[in-house]
Amino acid sequence: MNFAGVHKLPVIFVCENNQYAYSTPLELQMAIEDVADRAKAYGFAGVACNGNDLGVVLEHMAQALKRARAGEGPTLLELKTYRISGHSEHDPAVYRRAGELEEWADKDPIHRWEAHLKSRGRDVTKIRQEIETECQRVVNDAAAFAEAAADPTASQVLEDLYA
Ligand SMILES: Cc1ncc(C[n+]2csc(CCOP(=O)(O)OP(=O)(O)O)c2C)c(N)n1
Ligand SMILES: [Mg+2]
Repeated sequence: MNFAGVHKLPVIFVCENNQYAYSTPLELQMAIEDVADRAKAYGFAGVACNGNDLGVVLEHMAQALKRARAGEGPTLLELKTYRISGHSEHDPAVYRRAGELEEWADKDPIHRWEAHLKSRGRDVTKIRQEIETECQRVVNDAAAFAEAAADPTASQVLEDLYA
């Protein structure tokens, strides 16, 4: 980030602030409210916004792109959101505060955007169906490809490995 600031590089840093670093809640991870404030120390713009609102994210991203393309340097965009799962599949996230998950479920970005689309007369059920079908197809194709692939040979062990 320092280098990008010094050279005014057209870089957009996106921080998906999901309130946790593995099991550590945000307030035990840092002493300030917004990660975006850290941009000031590197000499470029930092913006915090509601990461669960796609419309808001698009707006701020458009501004950051404009800055980058105009040679005005990088932006740190902080998207405030929530990690509805654990850190990974093995993590049941028992360290959550009671009621926390339910509170954030009410702010689900997909539901929010569906409501927005509905208000504009779009057929949300159909859109959701299309997206789910496409996702399922991608996953099925990847699984079929992996299962049909031959086992790797010993000579391939160093392929795609970079020092
Ligand atoms: C370079 C490095 N330093 C430290 C760690 C140890 N570590 C594993 S998970 C984690 C926190 C990750 O937090 P975040 O990026 O917010 O992921 P989330 O839990 O939100 O998925 C850390 C510090 C690591 N994996 N790699
Ligand atoms: Mg996190």
